[in-house]
Amino acid sequence: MSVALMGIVNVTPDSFSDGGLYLDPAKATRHGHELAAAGADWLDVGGESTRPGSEGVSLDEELERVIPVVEALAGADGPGVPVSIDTSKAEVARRAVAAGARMINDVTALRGDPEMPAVCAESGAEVCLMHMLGQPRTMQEDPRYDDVVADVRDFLAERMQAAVAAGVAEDRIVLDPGIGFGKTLQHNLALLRGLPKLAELGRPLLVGPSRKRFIGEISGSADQADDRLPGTIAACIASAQRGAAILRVHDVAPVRQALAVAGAIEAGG
Ligand code: HH2
Repeated sequence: MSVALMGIVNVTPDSFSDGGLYLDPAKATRHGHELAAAGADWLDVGGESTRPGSEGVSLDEELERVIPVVEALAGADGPGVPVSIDTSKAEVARRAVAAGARMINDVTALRGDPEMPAVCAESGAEVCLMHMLGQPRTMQEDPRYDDVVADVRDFLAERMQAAVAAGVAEDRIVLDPGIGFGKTLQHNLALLRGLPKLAELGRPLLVGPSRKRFIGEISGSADQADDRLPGTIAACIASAQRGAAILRVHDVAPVRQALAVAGAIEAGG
């Protein structure tokens, strides 16, 4: 059960669980160092919230938020952990890669900006392609699928083909079912259960269940996102056991400990 942890660095005023905490670049950078010290294998820096209902942010604002943080975390004084840029904008991705980012994490799977496929191809960075049904503003309004696992698998296969056709090396592609992006509770659970089916696409899977609403829906009590750590740990262990390669989380140290224990049991001590 070997799985990498991606620590989340949200440089936003409005992220669903930690909005406003790290909007100041110095605070975001300090947070990145803390996550790396806690055992993060990647740091994912984002300047635009994708929470349900969100409206998006201008290019200039997003650049101003994330580029100083990527420079600090990927530079010589950084913690020495690879940095990912969570963006749908090609110019943000391009500038972040120039500042040292090694993964472009695009929740639109290269559909949000016509320049993004070329920037990904030229960058030589890893590229995470995520499934989302609809747009963040409306994605939670009655999402429907014929068969959610098959539909998401077909979408990811199609987006992977499009990325390769644009010049992205296939061995740099990571795939993500997009937990919470245009999905009901039952859709999220089916996708977590169905990770082995998605792994058949032959690429590493990134899974992001951290503090998401489905955890509150199951427990019936965790209304606040920062009350959802126990459920996040359960989802992370279940995902790792079903073949996830990277888990994108806010709480690196507790998830790391839980995975170490689950992994030791699986390995037979
Ligand atoms: N989830 C969020 C943002 N980016 N990227 C990938 N690849 N997979 C995910 O599941 C994913 C993601 C949402 O979480 P968060 O960043 O905490 O919230 P917000 O979008 O409100 O900033």
